[in-house]
Amino acid sequence: MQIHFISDLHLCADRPALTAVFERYLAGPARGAQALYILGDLFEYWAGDDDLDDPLNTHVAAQLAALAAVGCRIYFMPGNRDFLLGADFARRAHLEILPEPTLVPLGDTSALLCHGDSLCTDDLAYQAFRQQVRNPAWQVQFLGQPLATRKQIIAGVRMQSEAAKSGKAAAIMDVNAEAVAALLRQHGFPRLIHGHTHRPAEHRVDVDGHTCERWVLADWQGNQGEVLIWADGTLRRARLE
Ligand code: LP5
Ligand code: MN
Repeated sequence: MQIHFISDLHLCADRPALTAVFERYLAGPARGAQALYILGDLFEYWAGDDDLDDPLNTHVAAQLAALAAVGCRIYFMPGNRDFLLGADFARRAHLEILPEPTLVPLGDTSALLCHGDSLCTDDLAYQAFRQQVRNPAWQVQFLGQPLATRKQIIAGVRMQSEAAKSGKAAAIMDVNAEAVAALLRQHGFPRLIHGHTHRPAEHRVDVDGHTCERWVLADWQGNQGEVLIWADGTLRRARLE
């Protein structure tokens, strides 16, 4: 019995080697899991479910559906790049979209799952942007525009985001300790599993006398990925090629 956690693959047509790593993972190690949790940023960006006919998107959905067909439950939590992924993709990929955060049982200590961006509260410019684009009314208005227009807007935002990041101190783009503590307190001191920061590590966090684990998932790059595996009562990382 295994449970798998991945995030930050940033799949896109320009990175076929990475898509191939994902394919090999889905056809191989993932088949040993009873559940796969994808904690956001599966895609480099998601412009809306009407982009499902894009060859990469069709392909990824089919590969996920094939994994679901052999009995692995697949769960997806939105990241800051693919929060517009919706019910049509979920149906096509045979996965379930989870609210953020979600608490799942994992041995004797539950795991609280989130993408991680909501914890980067020192990044005020990003949090303002996030509040705007996570607003349901804003999303209805955005998704009402033609797909090509949306892709143009996203290209502009991506450029602005890259420019903004180059001027930010590294610490600002990491999680805020108080935000982590507040979340752990609110959910009864579970272990925390998240991605987003691209700083894979295992932290111990002391909150109100409780020692909680904080597992940060690795981003996938080049022709290498990583999965966090729950098996035999422990978490371990496995490299994917
Ligand atoms: O993703 P990553 O790790 O590189 O950077 C994030 C933050 N940036 C983002 C933007 C995304 O990377 C690119 C957009 C993805 C597409 C989303 C789909 C639809 C959205 C449509 C938008 C109109 O999330 C980055 C953080 C970093 O994580 C670390 O935590 O710092 O945040 C920024 O850089 C944001 C800037 O600071 C401020 C925002 C600039 C863009 C303003 C555009 C205004 C357009 C108005 C539309 C609402
Ligand atoms: Mn992210």
